[in-house]
Amino acid sequence: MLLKSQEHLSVLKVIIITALLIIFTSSLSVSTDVDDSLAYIWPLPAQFTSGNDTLSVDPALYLSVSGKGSGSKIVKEAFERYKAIIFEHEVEGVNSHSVFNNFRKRRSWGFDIGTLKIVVHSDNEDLQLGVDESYTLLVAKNEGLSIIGEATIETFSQLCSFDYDTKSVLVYKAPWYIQDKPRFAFRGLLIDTSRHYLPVDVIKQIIESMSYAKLNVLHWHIIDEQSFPLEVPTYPNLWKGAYSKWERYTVEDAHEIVGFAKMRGINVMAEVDVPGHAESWGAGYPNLWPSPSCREPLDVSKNFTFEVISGILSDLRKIFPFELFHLGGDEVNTDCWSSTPHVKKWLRDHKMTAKEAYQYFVLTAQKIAISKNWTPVNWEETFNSFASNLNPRTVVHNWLGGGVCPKAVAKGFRCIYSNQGFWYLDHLDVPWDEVYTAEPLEGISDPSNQELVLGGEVCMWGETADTSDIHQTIWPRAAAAAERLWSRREAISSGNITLTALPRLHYFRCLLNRRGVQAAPVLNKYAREPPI
Ligand code: CP6
Repeated sequence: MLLKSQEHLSVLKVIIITALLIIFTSSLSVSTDVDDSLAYIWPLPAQFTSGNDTLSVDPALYLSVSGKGSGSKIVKEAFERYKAIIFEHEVEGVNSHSVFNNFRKRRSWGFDIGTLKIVVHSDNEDLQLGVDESYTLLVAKNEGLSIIGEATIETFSQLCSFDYDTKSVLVYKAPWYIQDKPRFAFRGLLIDTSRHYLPVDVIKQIIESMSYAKLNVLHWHIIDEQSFPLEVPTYPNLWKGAYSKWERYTVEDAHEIVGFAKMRGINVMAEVDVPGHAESWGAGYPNLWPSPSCREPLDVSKNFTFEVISGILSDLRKIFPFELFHLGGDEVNTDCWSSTPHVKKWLRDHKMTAKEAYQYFVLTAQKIAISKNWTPVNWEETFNSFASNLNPRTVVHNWLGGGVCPKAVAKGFRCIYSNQGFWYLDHLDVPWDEVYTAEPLEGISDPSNQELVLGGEVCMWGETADTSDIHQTIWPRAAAAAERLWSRREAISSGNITLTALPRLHYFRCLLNRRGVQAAPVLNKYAREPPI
């Protein structure tokens, strides 16, 4: 076609401007360090492919659920939550049904994705350990958006980003085809509400943030020596051991927390740590102490002690449906037993050393938990002290640095990895990469033994963190462990993690911030001192 000279000029202008834009944006992408070859999904899916299309998502995104579990309340509520996240910039808010609201008026084209189709295979909403968490996610131009399997709209939400030029939500690098499943069934985070009380809303914020990283077990270390914040109807004086009248959880609060977690695919594993770490019980029932001047461990010589444990567990059974229950058993110093006259006499009468009484206590507590149809979990000292007498169903929970899981699985026990050198979040000097490279299967090569490692857990002990700083102490390092627990070992262990993981973790940390989670910077705060 022939062009007039004026038109020649404007074509030239367009070419020059485009060229300048290309030079400018490519220099930008170098300086902002965005590596386009990476998939900005955290944790990394088991398998995925992407393409070169850019698709727009309709802010009126519609949910269509089919399959045996099409009535799933969990999926429907998750969809509504994620709509608010994905369309955070929509002017009129996600609940506006007006076709003529400001946001939609700017659209002059149709959307590539209007419906999210989810096939839910199972109508079982009773989450337990090992529930099928696999899913297939397809985001493509002609197929739209579909997820097969239990939920995870989370992954889809991470593919969406708001484009400030067109003011619309776009999915880059489509079509996406993702086939995903977790590497480990147990991906935990411990919170400790005895050293510092955490308000119910703060616990809910923590649960919500866990779901963003696909962590699926909240280990609630409810009670310890410092305070007993939980209401136990059978023994109503126990929560006299709370810090104050207000720093308490009612039974209804606990139900609320468990229900909130369930809607996010998260189980709550409660812990009642016995016989050590239980001094606060005596504020309401001083008979539980060996004596008023020697208060820990709980008095092994009285039936009353085990009646109280049984009463607590009966009440808690109605609140916590998860099959695992944590009985602690760590750091037991038996000096009070050996030095208190009536306990000393009891030991003599029963021909027990203090160490044997520790075993007797743990095994009796286990029997109580098992009688209530719970699988007991114990900290590793119980295994280290009397492995051969431990109930074989016991799940051994590692925390010391000695590598107990290889030993425990060799004896047929299941194990949870929480090596304190890497996965104790209150250790502020551990940088993200040491969290990331810690490996739950370290030292275990036999595949059938590997199966016995249920997974791992990062621990946010409460002595030095409270509401004011708990989120930034948990995040982003808990996310490093979350990817270790979710993603395939080969995919995250090969190559240079500074190039393959760090930029994605920076991005995920920003995503947490955008969603209102006060996650700390990945590097600044926790970076090691530069070598001198
Ligand atoms: N409380 C309880 C704790 C710890 C444990 N149990 C703990 C011990 C050492 C470190 C951090 C935490 N505060 N009940 C051990 C499982 Cl370094």
